[in-house]
Amino acid sequence: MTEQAKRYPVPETIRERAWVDEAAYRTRYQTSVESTNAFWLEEAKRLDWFSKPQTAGNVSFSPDSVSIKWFEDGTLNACYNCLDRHLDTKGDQVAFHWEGDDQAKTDSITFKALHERVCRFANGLKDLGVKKGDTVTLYMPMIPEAVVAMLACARIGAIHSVVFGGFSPDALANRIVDSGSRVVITSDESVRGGKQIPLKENVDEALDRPGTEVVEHVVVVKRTGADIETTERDRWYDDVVADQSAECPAEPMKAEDPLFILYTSGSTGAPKGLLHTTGGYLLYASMTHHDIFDVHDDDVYWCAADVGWITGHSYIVYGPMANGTTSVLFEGVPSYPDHGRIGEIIDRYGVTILYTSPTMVRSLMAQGDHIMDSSSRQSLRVLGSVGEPINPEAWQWFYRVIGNSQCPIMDTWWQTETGGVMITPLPGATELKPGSATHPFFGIQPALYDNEGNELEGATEGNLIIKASWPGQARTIWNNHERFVQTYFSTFDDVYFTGDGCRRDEEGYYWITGRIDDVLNVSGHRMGTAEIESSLVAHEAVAEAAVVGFPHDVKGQGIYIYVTLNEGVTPSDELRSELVKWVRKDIGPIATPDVIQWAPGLPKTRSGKIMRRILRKIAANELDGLGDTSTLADPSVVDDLIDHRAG
Ligand code: 6R9
Repeated sequence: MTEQAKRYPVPETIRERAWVDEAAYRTRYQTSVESTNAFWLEEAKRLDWFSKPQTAGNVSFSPDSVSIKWFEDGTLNACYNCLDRHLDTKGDQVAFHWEGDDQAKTDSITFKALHERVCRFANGLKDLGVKKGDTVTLYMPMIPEAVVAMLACARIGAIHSVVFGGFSPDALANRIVDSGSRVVITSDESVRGGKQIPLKENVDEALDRPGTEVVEHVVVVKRTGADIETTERDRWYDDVVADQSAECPAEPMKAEDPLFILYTSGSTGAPKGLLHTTGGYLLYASMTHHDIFDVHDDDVYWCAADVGWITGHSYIVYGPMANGTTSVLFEGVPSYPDHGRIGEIIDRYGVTILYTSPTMVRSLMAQGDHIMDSSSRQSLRVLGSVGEPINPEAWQWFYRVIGNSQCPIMDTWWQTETGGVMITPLPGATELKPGSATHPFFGIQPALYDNEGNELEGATEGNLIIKASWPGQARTIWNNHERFVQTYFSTFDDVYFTGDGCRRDEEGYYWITGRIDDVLNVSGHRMGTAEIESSLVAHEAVAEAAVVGFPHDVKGQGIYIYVTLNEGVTPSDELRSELVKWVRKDIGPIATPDVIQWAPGLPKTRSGKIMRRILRKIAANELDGLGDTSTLADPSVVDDLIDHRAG
C-alpha cells in the first residue's frame, strides 16, 4: 500500500472520551447546514454575553451588497471571555507556561495573574489616550506581554493590529499608516536562536516614514535591557503599568464591533488588513479549538506559531484562552540550542496537544530520527498541522517519530480570512488519510467549481469555494471594502472564493492542492509575488522581475526570481547577493529569495502579460510540460531561460 493510501482509524483511547465521535459528527454537521441559524445560536452559549443574541447570521454574498454579520444584537467582551469568566473556577490554574529562547528563562502565569497584568496595562493604555475603536499596532516578540497587550486592547475596545516581528521597518510603516494606529507597542529587542533583533530600532526607522505622524506613543517592553535610544514619544512598559489599578471593567462591545486587523498578502497590491469582529470570531475560534483538539481540563496545549499570524491569534490567544486551557508560549526556534528542543519542551510541561507546521516537521525530519532521542513525548495525545499542505512523508514522520505512533494528526485547512479552521479531521470522529484535511467543520459548506463557476460533483478537482457564511469569517478589508468584494466575491457568484485548489476523492475526503493565484506559501508564510517584484524593480539595477514559487524540500515552496537588468548593468554574483539583501531589508527575512536567475527577456504574450505558467515550470525543472508557447511575443526567450536555469 502506498503511504498515501494508508488509513489511520480513530484510536480507542481517544474515542472513549472525545467530545465528538463519528455519529455525533454526522448528526451535528447535518443540523449545522440545515438549520444554520438555530445551530449557531445554540453554540453561542459557549460564550458569556452581557446581552445574549437573538439572531445569528445576517449575510449577503451578492457582489453588489456583500455584508457579513453574526449575532448583531448581542454584546460581550472578548477579554472578559478569555479571563474574567475563568477566575472563579480556574484562577490558580496556569494560563501560560512561557519558555524563553534561553531555556533557563521561564515563567508560569495563572489566569488570575494574567487578569491582573491585563487590567493594569489596559488602564495604562487608557492613560495614554487609547479609546474604544482606536487601533494599536503590536510589533513584539513571543513574550507574555504580547498576549497581555492583545487582551488589554480587547478589554477596552481598542482594535489591535499585530505585525510579525520578522517584518522590516518599511513593511511595519505601511501597516501602521494603513491601520491609523496612534500607539505602537514593541520591545527593546527580541531574541531568537540566541540572536538579538532590534525591534525598537526598527520601530524608530518605521516612524521616520511619511504618514506615520499619527503615532503618538511607543510603549517599550524591556526584554533584553539593551542600550536603546529613546525619544519624546517613548514610554517604558514598566512605567505605563506602575501604579495602575488591577481592576479595569471590560468594555461591553457589540458582537460586530472590530476586534482586530491582521495584514496578509494577496496576489496583487499591498498587503490587506483583514478585519475580524468580536462575537462571531471568538465563538468560532473557541469552538474549533475545543472540538478539533478535543480539549479537556487536564490538557496542556502548545501551538508553536507566532502571534503575528492568524494561527497565533486564534489558537494561541483567543481560542485556548476562551476555553480556559493551559498553554505553552515559546519564544525561541525549534533548532536552538539544538533540534531536540521541541521534544524537551513537550516533556518539561507534559504537553498533550501539539499544533505546528509542516515546515517545522520537515526541518526536524531532515535531521534524522535520533534528534528526538533526548525526549520521550509520552504525554502527547493529539497532533495538529497548519499553514500548507503536509506531504504524506512528513505526515508519517510526524506521526511515527514525534507522536510515537499514538497520536492522530489534525491537518487543519484554513486562512487568515476564515478566522478559524474550516476543513479538518476531529480526533474522535475521523479516519485519517495522510495528506488530506478530510472533512468540513460544523457549519462549513465547501464545494469545487470549474473555472466557469459550475459546481463539480463526486471525485474531482477544482477551485475550492465556500457556499455559505460562518461566524469566524472576516468582515471586510480595513479601509477597502471594494477590494474585499473584488478578491473574494467576484470570481464566482454568491460564494466565498478561497484562492486554493482542491481535490475530492471517492469517499468525499478533501485534499488541498495549494494556491491557484499568485500567492506563494513559503514555510507557511503567505507572500504575494507582486510584493517581491515591486521591491526588486525599485532597485536601480533592475528593469523587470518575475517571481514564482518552486518545490522546496523543507519550506514547501521556495522563492525563484527572474531578473532583467537595466541596459549597461553587468550581472555578477555580488549583484545577486545585493538583490537578496535588498528584498530581505525591504520586506523581511521571510521573503529572502532562494534563487535569482538573470533573464535577458521574460516570456510575454503579445499583449504584454508575463506567462508565469512557463516560468513556474522552468523553476521546477519540469521542462517537458511547458505547453503551448506559440502565443508568446518572442518564443526564443524561453530557450535562453532553460539554457541558463539556476539553482
Ligand atoms: C491558517 C493559515 C492560508 C493559506 C491557504 C492555503 C494554505 C493553510 C493548510 C493549507 C493545505 C493545510 N494552507 N493550511 N494548505 N493544507 N492544512 O495558514 O492562514 O497564513 O492566511 O494562509 O495557507 O493555501 O489559502 P494564512
